[in-house]
Amino acid sequence: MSARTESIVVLTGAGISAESGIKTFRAADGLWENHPIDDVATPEGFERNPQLVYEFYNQRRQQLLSEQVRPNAAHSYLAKFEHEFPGNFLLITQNVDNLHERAGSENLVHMHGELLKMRCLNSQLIFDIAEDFNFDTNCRCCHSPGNLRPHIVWFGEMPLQMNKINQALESCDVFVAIGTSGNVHPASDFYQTAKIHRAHTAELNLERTGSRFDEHIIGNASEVVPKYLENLLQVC
Ligand code: BV8
Repeated sequence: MSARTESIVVLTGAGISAESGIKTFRAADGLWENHPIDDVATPEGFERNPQLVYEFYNQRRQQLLSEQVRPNAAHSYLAKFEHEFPGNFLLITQNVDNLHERAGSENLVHMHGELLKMRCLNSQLIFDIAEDFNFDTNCRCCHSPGNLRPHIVWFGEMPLQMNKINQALESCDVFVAIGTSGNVHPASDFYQTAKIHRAHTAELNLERTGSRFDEHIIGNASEVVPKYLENLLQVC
């Protein structure tokens, strides 16, 4: 690791929310709540059967808002680290849940969108939403039904804030991937971009993924993340 660590980028995936009770993508074996991904997480699926897609996200939103689902120690320590680390810190998440925000993270990019937001297809305006919505829901800009979709990046769509992400990857000293299988592009390539720009790279996961990080820390996120970040704070 470089003498002076001035900039740290962290990427999280579904594994950081697993201990909070949110199913991972891999655990669904390519199925999500028993639906083929193509049917519920692609623009074509939404085109084919919008009601199924609305229901899929309404169900996941209600699960996220249930009493049982709350941030775990990994989310909390990431927020604590962000506020104690003296250098630049950016948290990029592939997750669409709001557990990082609820734990106190602030400099955060949801590259795949957010479950608690919806978007008007006409104006592209984005609105907070905690209730179910569907084709019949009036949007708050057009005041008519039929224009709303989940503010989620589906497969085949461009992830959000890629310029900001690439700038951070190209200038960081340390890149840490937590709870991600490295199966979904372009997030799966982020560690290589950081490495090419001489960052030290580490993955914290239940198992080694196929990606070639400098460090592989194996264990549950709620255990290994606090330890790793405490050490990182000592050496920065
Ligand atoms: C793009 C929102 C161009 C949805 C998500 C054909 C046509 C078009 C595109 C493609 C194509 N073929 C391939 C692609 C690219 C495609 C892709 O990667 N497909 C895969 C399936 C092959 N990607 C895209 O389409 C992306 N857009 O490429 O645009 C482009 C090109 C270049 C530059 C810019 C743009 C858009 C992808 C976004 C899809 N939307 N989410 C929703 O949530 O409903 S992705 C979805 O997958 C989730 O966000 C989730 O986060 C992610 C899965 O990845 P992980 O987070 O890693 O989760 P996973 O379950 O896989 O792994 C969990 C890990 O945690 C495991 O390793 C496990 O061991 C670990 N773990 C479990 N428990 C714990 C733990 N670790 C620690 N502690 C624990 N307790």
